[in-house]
Amino acid sequence: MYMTFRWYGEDDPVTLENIRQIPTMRGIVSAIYDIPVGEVWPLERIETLKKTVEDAGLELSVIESVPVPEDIKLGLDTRDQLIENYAQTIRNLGKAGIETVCYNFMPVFDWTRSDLAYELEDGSNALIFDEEEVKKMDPRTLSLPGWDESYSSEEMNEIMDQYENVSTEDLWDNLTYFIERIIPVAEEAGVKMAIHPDDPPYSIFGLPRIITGKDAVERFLNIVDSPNNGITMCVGSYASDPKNDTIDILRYALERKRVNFMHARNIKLYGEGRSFEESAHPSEYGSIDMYEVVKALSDYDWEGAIRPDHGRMVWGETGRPGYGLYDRALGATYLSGLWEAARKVAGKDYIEK
Ligand code: DNO
Repeated sequence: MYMTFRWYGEDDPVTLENIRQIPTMRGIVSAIYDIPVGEVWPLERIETLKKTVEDAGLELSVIESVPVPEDIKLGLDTRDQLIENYAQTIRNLGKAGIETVCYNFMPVFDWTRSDLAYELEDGSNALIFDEEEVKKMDPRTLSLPGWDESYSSEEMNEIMDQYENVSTEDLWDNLTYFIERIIPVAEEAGVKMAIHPDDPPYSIFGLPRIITGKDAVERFLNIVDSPNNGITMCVGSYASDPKNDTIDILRYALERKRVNFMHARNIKLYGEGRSFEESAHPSEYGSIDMYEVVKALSDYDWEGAIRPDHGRMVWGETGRPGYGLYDRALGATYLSGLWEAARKVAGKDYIEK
């Protein structure tokens, strides 16, 4: 495995120079954020991003994400042109030498939380998902923490209405339609696609969600059985449903050689149901045994990119919730420490980029 860090581009208060100074850091996970969803990413824009990252002494390892337009998820007639645009973006990314692309297939909302700055016992701030709070939230009023308000309330109502007719099976059909057309392009372009799980991995606000656990991963991988059709193994997302055995899902996907990208963060489940707070990365703070995560990667001599996922806000830092510098940097060095230990114990080399 090798270590990477998400960077939101020139507007990110965390700079490439900051990231470069984190011990064990090799690569950047980024995207082009100002191109409207559904449009083709021009090759020159991708090459410029790549050069910016390389000039800072890092490599552009993963694109996260190329967003999938709602029309594709809804299975509307307009999808064919949008899929063709998506395919062209993948071709351009391949031409620029990008090996991995992360995306998700969640209707309307990407990750969802009830509070983005909950104060933990030690005074740091973290993202939390309180099931009771979320049940009280109404997406149609656009009052969701972290939601970027890119839809007007009219548009939001329209899109929520459209999904009323989309069942879980319909969403699977629409995903199938999409990957059956995109994966052959990705194969030709030399790009490994990596679907991110739904976060949290179950239906919210009455919207269907399908990438939720081991059965879903198995079903997904069987639709198009190709190394270019893999997953982003986000341990924090899978673990937020207590029914999931996260290490088992990880080992299953590793065995099939379909872990194309890793997200590592810890969560601490609390309460009766499925509420959780995003804790510091080390095992002792959360519900995930991080050593077992890294050991599984080592057992399979996994060579892909991993990034510390959301961090807490510590030491007075302000910035993009989940994406500050300090706690993610601590997460990165912790994960690399586990990796060094796991490799040494197994008598194997420290695989690196
Ligand atoms: C949250 C991220 C997600 C992820 C997308 C991938 O912080 O893990 O937003 O980037 O779901 O498409």
